[in-house]
Amino acid sequence: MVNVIGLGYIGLPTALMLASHGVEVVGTDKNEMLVNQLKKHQVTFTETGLEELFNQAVSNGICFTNEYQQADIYIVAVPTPFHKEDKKLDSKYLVSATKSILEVCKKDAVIIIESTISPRTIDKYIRPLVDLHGFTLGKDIHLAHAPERLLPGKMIDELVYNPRTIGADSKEIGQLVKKLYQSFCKGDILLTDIKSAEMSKVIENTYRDINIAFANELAKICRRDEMDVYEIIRLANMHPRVNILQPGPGVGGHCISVDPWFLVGDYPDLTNLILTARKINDSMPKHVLGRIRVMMKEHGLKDITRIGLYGMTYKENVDDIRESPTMKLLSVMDNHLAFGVKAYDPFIVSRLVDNQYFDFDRFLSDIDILVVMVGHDHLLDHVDKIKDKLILDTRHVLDQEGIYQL
Ligand code: SAJ
Repeated sequence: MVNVIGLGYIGLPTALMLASHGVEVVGTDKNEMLVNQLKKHQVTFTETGLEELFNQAVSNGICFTNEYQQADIYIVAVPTPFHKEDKKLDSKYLVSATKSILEVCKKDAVIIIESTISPRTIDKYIRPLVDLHGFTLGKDIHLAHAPERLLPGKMIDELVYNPRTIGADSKEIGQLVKKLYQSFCKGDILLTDIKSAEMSKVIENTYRDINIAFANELAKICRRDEMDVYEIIRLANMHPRVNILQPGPGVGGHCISVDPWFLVGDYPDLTNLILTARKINDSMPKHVLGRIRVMMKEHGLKDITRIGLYGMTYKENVDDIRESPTMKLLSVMDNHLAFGVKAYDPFIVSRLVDNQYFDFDRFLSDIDILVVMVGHDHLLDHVDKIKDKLILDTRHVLDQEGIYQL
């Protein structure tokens, strides 16, 4: 039996996927409300194909509980935030989950960490716990790291088709874990050691963060000298070995904007490029504010309550607001006592900020400047409604005349 610990954005789809492929699965989460919702067979976030997968898993007998189980294999998918002060990984959830596992597990159990962790996290925080609980590592308890690689919005598809990396202390355990993932994963599964698996996952996201920072820096350079950054990136990307990503209002989500900090925290003297990239991406909400200021000046507008931010999530077509550039922009404005900017997101159904709208038409009728922070399909389906608005398109998704860009 497999006990999946942490039923959030990664743990839930993984648990459902295993169960719907015939593996006996119990999902455990400390959040009682969440477990109650899952017990009623309700999905806890929006994701393409998640409901269908849920139904299949339920008919195959998946269970949800607050209790840790006595299982053969544990998959740990708890959050791994970083400490705000020194940027090092905060292992508190990982440590408490592992302790709870070690209190109930039997000999020969395999603990697979899926959460993204900085290199040597397992050495520093997990291995000592195994000893403390009186187990012998590699004999009584086995550890592995199988970092996830799921892109929100395409999670289910990517769970099946993405290649994976599995780090383990021995070939046997590596093979055993590989076999488990092969129950649903059609991508290649590469085996390596634990530290390499930890590091490779963190640098995948760091690579993307740096590439986006480059695009964002280009956007600022092009703005100063009136060049079209999108056209320039398009032209440069014609080169077979160049692939520059797109500028935007900032990098959000719980992955790309978080993982590079682990490296900065652990190797402060060696991470100049990585730190600079983080700073550039974090500066983008401020750049957006500067662009709004220019628009207001050019059009003689003074009332900031007539500005509307479209999109509050960290990217298009998901309902996830973690580290979202829109939320950061609103907090920058709040810090400058600039209250009253309006916000709307078709994916957000509960109130998160003041002046938030739940009706698109009312939102539009109460604003003069529309700032597109997220390019949801919803907006593209309603372009006819925004034709007469003054628009700042930070995502380059609209092709109307007279639109302001980054
Ligand atoms: N973004 C840009 N410009 C771009 C691409 C993205 O500004 O050209 C922004 C997005 O708007 C968003 C942020 O970057 O705010 C991150 O979005 P994303 O779609 O690039 O990635 P995530 O955070 O949703 O998922 C990433 C993925 N990692 C990589 O692509 C290397 C995913 O495969 C990982 O599984 C996930 O992080 C994770 O869990 O680590």
